Amino acid sequence: MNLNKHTKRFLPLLLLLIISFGCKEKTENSSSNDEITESKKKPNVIMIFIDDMGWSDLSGFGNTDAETPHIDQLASEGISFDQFYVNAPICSPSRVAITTGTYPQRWNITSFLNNRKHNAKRGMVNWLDTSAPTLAKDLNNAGYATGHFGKWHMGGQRNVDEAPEITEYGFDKSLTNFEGMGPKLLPLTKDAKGKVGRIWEGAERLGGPYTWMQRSEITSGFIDAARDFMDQSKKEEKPFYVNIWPDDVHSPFWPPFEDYDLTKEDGKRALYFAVLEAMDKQFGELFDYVKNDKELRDNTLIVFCSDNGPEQGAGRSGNLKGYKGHLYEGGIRSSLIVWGPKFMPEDAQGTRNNQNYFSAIDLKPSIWEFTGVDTPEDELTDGENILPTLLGKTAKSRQTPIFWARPPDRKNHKDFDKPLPDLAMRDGDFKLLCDFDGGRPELYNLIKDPEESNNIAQQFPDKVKSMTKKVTEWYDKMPQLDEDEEEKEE
Ligand SMILES: [Ca+2]
Repeated sequence: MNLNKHTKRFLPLLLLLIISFGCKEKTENSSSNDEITESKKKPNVIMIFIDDMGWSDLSGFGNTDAETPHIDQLASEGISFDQFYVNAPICSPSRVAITTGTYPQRWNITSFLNNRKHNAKRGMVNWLDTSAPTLAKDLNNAGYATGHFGKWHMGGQRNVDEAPEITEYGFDKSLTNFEGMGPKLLPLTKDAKGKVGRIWEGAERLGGPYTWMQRSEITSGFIDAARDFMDQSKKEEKPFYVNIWPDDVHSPFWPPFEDYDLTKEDGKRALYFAVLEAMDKQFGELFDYVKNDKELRDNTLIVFCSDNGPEQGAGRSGNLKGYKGHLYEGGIRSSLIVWGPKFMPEDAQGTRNNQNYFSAIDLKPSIWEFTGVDTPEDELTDGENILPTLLGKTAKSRQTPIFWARPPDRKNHKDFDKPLPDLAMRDGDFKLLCDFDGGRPELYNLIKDPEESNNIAQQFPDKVKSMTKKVTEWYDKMPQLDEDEEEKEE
């Protein structure tokens, strides 16, 4: 079998060699064959984007109430990053940022996408513009097989049923959940007494084919589909870029009750931990799949992080302030693991980088470099290439500031007696938060005070002034829809 396979693979090459010796005008064939050989060497990328997992929820990041051994093992062979940020504290804009390598404000997706009326009320569009540059398009154009498996939430949800298919954003294949167009897995529920139900049933209107599956196992459903896709890409000798973006660990929490001897009365946090542990187990199967295949193990990069901070009462972010929806560290810091032992110096494997900061928009230019794909010179990007840091070859942060704007529907929170700040900016050791007009500045030295407990704005008036200018100027440059624009038209 093996001999046959080898013979088949090398026969065209051999023929080509013989022909090219005697026949110089066949150079066209020769170069196209070189391209195929070259593309076979390109590395694979798997991007795992968890939903609503807190910065300290993995046991490898300090959780002592739940165990995530499979993800911890991945971290022990790769690099963990303590100061990685997402570019929004909530689903849809965070997903837009990692997908496009640009600030989500550029696309008027500033909070979670909901029904048409609520999107319009918040000055938001109903889906990501298909003209937006995406990493998937770049890689697909360069010969990569590209697949999205899991939650999308960048268009196609509630009554927005005419959004573009996921495949219009650069993906060859997709399988999503109740917040995206195209084939989907929809969640069945089973309570402690074995009573089976359905949630997000209305998502059937977004088109199918759809398969109903236990929510506690649905991550495996996405992983299995991704595995089929990766198998196929291997057969076709194409490198792949695969997103695995589970529903986990977002509420409502439907863990496998019987496995954990739980009932609903055990409370949100206990249910959350069971969902987290069940997810870890399911990802173990994916990691084994990659690690047990030499070709994949030596030529695949896995990037693992969460789209935003935890839901209050479920996950946690250590001592960081705030939750999902907030521009304080708890809302926007995510535990990042990068795995790819073959690409990392041996002494970097299993280490923890707690000194360098960068964000999700920086992943796209880093993966450009990693995969060596050519991208249009004028492609819009807000990211910086931080590949050497990701691979543990150097220790460098992003060089320009990172900016954030809060979701329009997150001005107040019951835990904060004052309205929440509108804008935030990280520059070096410092973080500034302020309102749209630059008012109510808060300045923190995140190295000395990661909890953002000691506002030092009054001690550094010049720094406050220059940072306020930068963040307000950044925000003013972002396009903004008039609120209620669509509603007025109706
Ligand atoms: Ca989320």
